[in-house]
Amino acid sequence: MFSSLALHRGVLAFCASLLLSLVVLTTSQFAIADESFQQWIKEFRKTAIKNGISGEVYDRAFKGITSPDQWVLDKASYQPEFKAPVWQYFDNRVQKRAIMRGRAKKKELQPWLDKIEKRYGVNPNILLAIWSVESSYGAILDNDKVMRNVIRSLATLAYADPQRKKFGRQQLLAALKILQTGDIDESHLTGSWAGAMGHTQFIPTSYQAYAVDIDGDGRRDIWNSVPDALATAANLLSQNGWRRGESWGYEVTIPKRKLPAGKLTLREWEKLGVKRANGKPFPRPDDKAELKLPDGRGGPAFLMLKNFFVIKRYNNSDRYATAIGLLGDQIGGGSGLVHDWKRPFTPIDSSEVEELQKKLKKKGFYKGEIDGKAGSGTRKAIKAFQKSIGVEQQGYPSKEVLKELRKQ
Ligand SMILES: [Ca+2]
Repeated sequence: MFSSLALHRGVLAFCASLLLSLVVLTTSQFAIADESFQQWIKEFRKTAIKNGISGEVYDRAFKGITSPDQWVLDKASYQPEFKAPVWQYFDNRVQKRAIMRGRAKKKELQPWLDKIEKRYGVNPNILLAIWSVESSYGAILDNDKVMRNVIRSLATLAYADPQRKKFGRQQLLAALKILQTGDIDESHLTGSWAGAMGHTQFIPTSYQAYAVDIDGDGRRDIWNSVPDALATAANLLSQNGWRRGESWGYEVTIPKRKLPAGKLTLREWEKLGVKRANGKPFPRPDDKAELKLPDGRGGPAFLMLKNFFVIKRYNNSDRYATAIGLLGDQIGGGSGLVHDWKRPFTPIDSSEVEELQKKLKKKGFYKGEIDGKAGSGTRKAIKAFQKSIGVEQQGYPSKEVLKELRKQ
């Protein structure tokens, strides 16, 4: 008994000392990591100078940066478990609040939007949609947690992320050049974890290629000047072939038969039985278009024109370009899809969301505001309620959940 207790104590002491040495090891490893990062900064200075950056600009840019940004590395290594279902992707971007705010911003910025459209030929509704999707009309720029020091983020990626080393180095050089031109100073050079900057989220190389000073203050300021940011987006689209006065695509209905892949003229599509969903004729029937079915045959169908593919130069994703097109159309007064996305539930309107929130609150599942907006708090409460009645915890605000709540 005695010996086994002693043994036990011995094991405990051993564990404690092991733990202690682990702690010491980890802290010193961090110190080593910081030291080697500082070494890397010193080393990269030579590369920067070779690329035309002055030593003074470099030293100012790195002043106070002593360690890699762990938050950036966490973001860089995050792998989403699943791709959002199509309906969810679009509901998150093409939604009432984004449409209403876009319409208000359009009124507010009308003279600038006119000027930008005149110069670049790009539809202002598309620019407003990009602004909404990229930064929620600038709202994310006020979020200090996600807006980081661009120099530190890019140096972190170049130093510690093997997959983004090349990207980090290239973007870091471009970011240093931005500081050197004086368009922005180092304390205001902020961006996302991967260096996407300002209202329209340009990475430094794209900034260099497209940034514009349309408000005429002598600086291409996509962080603080909305006109500059929107003109910069317009310039990117224009230089990549945007066609003035044309749409991005049309929602269509398709016949049951198999349809060809690739581009045909609208006239040819029409002969195959493809029609506009709103029943109107296609303007310019000789335009070439490609059929896209983002959610398969059961969901809405689109014929995509040249400008859809130009939007993809902003972000090379069909979903992204479709969301920008749809949001833009509705900011411009359009009424939205004729055939809605397939959803695993029946959506409810904001007054029904309010009723749902009240009922969830009464039952103690919900503590937030009764505002008719189904945010993460509401969805969490729905899940908790679903758990309590033993059904699948989807967390969607739906007619089905409301019906359950009314029953109880
Ligand atoms: Ca400016």
